[in-house]
Parts: sequence; C-alpha cells; structure tokens
Amino acid sequence: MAQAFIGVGANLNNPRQQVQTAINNLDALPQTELVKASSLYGSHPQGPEDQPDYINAVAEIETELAPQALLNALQTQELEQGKVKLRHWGERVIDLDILLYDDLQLSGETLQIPHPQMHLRDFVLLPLQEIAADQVIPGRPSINELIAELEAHYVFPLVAHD
Ligand code: PH2
Ligand code: MG
Ligand code: MG
Repeated sequence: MAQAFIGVGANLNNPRQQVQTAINNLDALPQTELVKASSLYGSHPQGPEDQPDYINAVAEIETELAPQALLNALQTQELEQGKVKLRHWGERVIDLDILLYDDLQLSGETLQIPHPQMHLRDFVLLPLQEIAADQVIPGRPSINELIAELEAHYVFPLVAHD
C-alpha cells in the first residue's frame, strides 16, 4: 500500500459539491481507500484573475495503484465530473492532482511528484497542514516553514453554506 495526497480544486458548477463528490469518489477508486480529507478552503484564483474563486481541499488516500495508474484513474474521475480544460491555470469543474506519493520523486513528461507548485500554494499547504502537519515533502523544507515563507496568499475564510 502506498500513501498519497491528492489536491482537489474546483471553481465551476457548484464547486463545493464538485469537491465533495470528488473526495467521496476517491474511496471508490479501484484498490484505493480514502483515509482523511481536509475541510474546504475558499481561494482566489492563482493564474488568470477573470475566473471565479476556487474551493480547494486535500485528501489522503491509501492505494495499491502505481503512480501512473493513479493518475489515469484521477483523470477518468475528472472526465466523469465533466472537466473540460479551457486554458492554462483556468477555470475547471474539477481538478485532481497527485501531490505526494510515499517519498517518491518523479519528473516525467506527464507526471511530476511532488507536484511541482505545491510548495508555493497556500490552497495546498494549508489543507495539507490541517490533515498531516508533519508530512515531509521530498526536497522541500517543512510545511510550517513553507507556509511562513509564502509570498502569495490566495486562501480566504469560507462563509457558511447558503
Ligand atoms: N488551480 C489551478 C489554477 N489556479 N487557483 C486556486 N485558487 N486554486 C486552484 O486549485 C487552482 C488555481 C490549476 O490547477
Ligand atoms: Mg491543479
Ligand atoms: Mg490538474
């Protein structure tokens, strides 16, 4: 069994529900169990600013899927939720990114682990800190240190459901 962390983001078509659906469905992936999910975080868009705010979360899973098989399964889930990629760093119904996979460091064409931008994004680090504060990110300082050194801030307090 490998331990992996998945970054979940959405900013279209009821993002809270999209994120919740995606997290629930992680538990339904083959040979995979959902261990823990963070609460939901509101965040201003990183990238083009003329897009809606995001809902972000991080989930911890245990899986017997190899990294590429896990990526394929996540991409299938994205398509099932209706993901259409419109532009780089642009709006999407759901985004499921492999953040960490055990202590693996991988820099392939289609898959980089750890996720190459995760150490710069509060909408990844804050939910990760919530569920796994002592988690090591291979090749990086501690999560607390990374959070203290962030230059950009996207996360905002989420108001209650309407
Ligand atoms: N994802 C992106 C681009 N920009 N901004 C926020 N706040 N949250 C995201 O998940 C996000 C983003 C592309 O993956
Ligand atoms: Mg992403
Ligand atoms: Mg993605």
